[in-house]
Parts: sequence; structure tokens; C-alpha cells
Amino acid sequence: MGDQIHRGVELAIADINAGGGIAGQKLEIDVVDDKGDGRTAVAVATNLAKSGVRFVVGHFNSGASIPASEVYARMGVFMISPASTNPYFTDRSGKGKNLWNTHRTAGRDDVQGRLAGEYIAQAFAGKSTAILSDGTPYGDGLATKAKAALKAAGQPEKLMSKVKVGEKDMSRLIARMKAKKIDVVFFGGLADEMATLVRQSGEAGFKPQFIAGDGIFTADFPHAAGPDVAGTMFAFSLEDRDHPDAQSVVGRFRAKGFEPEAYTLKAYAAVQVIAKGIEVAGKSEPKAVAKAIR
Ligand code: ABU
Repeated sequence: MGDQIHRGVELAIADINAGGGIAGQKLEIDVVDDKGDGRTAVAVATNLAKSGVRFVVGHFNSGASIPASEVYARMGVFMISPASTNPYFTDRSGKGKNLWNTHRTAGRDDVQGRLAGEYIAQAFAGKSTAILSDGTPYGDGLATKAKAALKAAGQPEKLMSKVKVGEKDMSRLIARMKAKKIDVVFFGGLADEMATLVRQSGEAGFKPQFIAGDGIFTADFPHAAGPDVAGTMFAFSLEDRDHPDAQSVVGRFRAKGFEPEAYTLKAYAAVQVIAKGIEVAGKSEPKAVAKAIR
């Protein structure tokens, strides 16, 4: 998934530079890995800011973007995430002051969590649901919103549980869900853990309807999950690759042998937003660009 962001930014920058750059200045890319970890993200953010980077497309994980955003805000760095969907990243209403520097081209978990909960209550009325979270700001936020929507619809979940990031053996959780005769499993988490859950569930003869949020959208997921993945559902914004305005960019990704799925075009768009902000602001000073965009 990090590669989706990397490739999206890379092509957007190449396209802008091929057109002469911004006000004659060429853009440069610096790629770093936060390992999906909040503490590493803070270290990475500090180093990027010290090295003179002024615009960040990222991070991927909400649990990385949120702590990194504080560093960037203090050190004058603009950020725009194509993937972090926890609302708090850009909207701290009721829980503090919004930061000047956080932006997103991704949707929000309060929307997709509610949508998932309402969908389950409607499409699987009277069925037993389990809600699982990977314990990250993304997974917990999503699971909490799905739980609230199910409760509001008068169909609360039968089981709520956590799955550790990196967990390789889900047999105990699967046995619990099987014993409780769970029909629908909603998972707040990413593709790796979801694939393990689906594969091991199938092997144990447990075949509920699996539903997840946007975090499982990668072509690697069905391969890792195995044959019981068929019928798995997940929430995402409308397919960017189908948008008429995106066809030329989609074609160029495919010509390079890269399928621009999930966050790729949101990352490409994030660079376009920065470029437009610089153009409107008339300068590349991050706070002026943030103001221009807003
Ligand atoms: N939005 C899915 C994965 C990234 C995150 O928000 O943590």
C-alpha cells in the first residue's frame, strides 16, 4: 500500500516537471518508510522537516499521520494524506484545536464505519455480527463507528474483540465466533490480518460474511486470503480509476506495468492539490499554501 502512494506521487511529480514545474521550479521527491509505527513516524517527520522538506504526501496509517502531524505543524511542514481515514487527523472538533497543516484526499472512518454498520443492519437483519479491531487508531475508530450504527439500528453486535497487528494464529478467536454462531464479521484493520482471518476461518470451516473498511484494498489481499475470500466486501470511495478525468493517468500507469489501485490516484491527486495551492498562493510557503487550499 505504501507503494501505491509512492507510485502515485512519483508520476504526478514527473508530469508536473515535464510541464515545466511550478513557476519554473522542478519538484523533487524524497521517499521514507515510517514502518506503520507512530514513534518511527515522529522520528521520520522530524528528520524530513530538518532536511528542508516542506510538503509531505502521507502518511499511510492514521496511527502514523496523527503523531507526525504535530511535528510537522511545529516545524512548518504541510501534509496531505491519501490514505489516513481517522477523522481526528484533520478534524479535532470537540477534542482540541485543528492543526493548520493537515489535509486529506482520503475519506473518513466516521462515514465508512456508519455506512458499514447501517449496511449490515439492513442487509443482514436478524443475523449475529462480530466486530473486530486491530487496536490501531484506524481499526478502533472504524469498529467504534460500525458498533454505534448497529446499535442505533437496533441490532447490536454479539461479539466485540481485538486482533493484534501481525497476529499469525487466530484459531481461538475463530473458535469463539464459531461457538457464538456469528454470521457477519466486520473487521477494522488492514489487509494482512484480514487475509489471515479469512484464510484460517475457511480452514476451520467457519464461513461468515466478511466485511471490512478501505484498509484491505490491495490486489495482494485475495491471494493471501485464499479461496474463501470470495464474497468478502469492503467500503471504499467511488472507484477513482473509472473517473473520466483519470483515464490518461490510469493509462500511463498501466503502460508502465503498474495497476493504480486504491490509494494510487489519491496520492497523485494529493500532489496536484499541493501544486494548485502553490499556484493560487503565488509562493511555496507551506502556511500560505494551506490557506490558499482552504
Ligand atoms: N485508511 C486505511 C488505512 C490507513 C489508516 O487510516 O490507518
